[in-house]
Amino acid sequence: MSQFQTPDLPYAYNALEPYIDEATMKIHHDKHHVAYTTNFNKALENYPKLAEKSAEEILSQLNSVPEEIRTAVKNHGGGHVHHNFFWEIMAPAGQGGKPQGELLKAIISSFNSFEKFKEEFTTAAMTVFGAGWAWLSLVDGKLIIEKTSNQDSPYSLGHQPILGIDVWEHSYYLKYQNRRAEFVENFFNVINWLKVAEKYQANK
Ligand code: MN3
Repeated sequence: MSQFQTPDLPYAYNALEPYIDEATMKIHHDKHHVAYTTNFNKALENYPKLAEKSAEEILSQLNSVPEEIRTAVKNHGGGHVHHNFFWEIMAPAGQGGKPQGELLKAIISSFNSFEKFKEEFTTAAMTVFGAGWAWLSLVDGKLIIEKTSNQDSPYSLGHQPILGIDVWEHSYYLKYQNRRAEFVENFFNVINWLKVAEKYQANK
């Protein structure tokens, strides 16, 4: 049974150029993401009851996942969910809108200004040691910036991410090598703020 699928990218592999290159997107989606999904399904193979839930739900109840598959679910389920999420919250430059309306107000009220938010989010992304993610998440209706290691998930903490950046080296190394700062700066050109706003509205 293969319950979970790797969705196609919602745009072409080269759609995020020049900020994120086609080769990186191809390997990242077709190899890394597909492997997470495959291994997530494999972990759930003998647990059909679990596989009926949404992947986010499974991650949010990680402690009730049988111990023998918990680590696999955390790593591969996390990888599956986070990559679905990551493709969604990006869009070709200029097509993702701008933070505005209620979302912008919430960002300003939590971080003082959009610029300050960007600075703090960038610092979080830069200070993930090794592999992991930086997130903008909702916790009890309040926006926070947080980091997770590997594929550990904000969902497992009861948080609702609305924006996230993958700072595993596979996410940028082909184009940027060790220049993570440049990748993070350029990521801001391809954020799909319309989608982020949608997630904010759905979870606030
Ligand atoms: Mn990745």
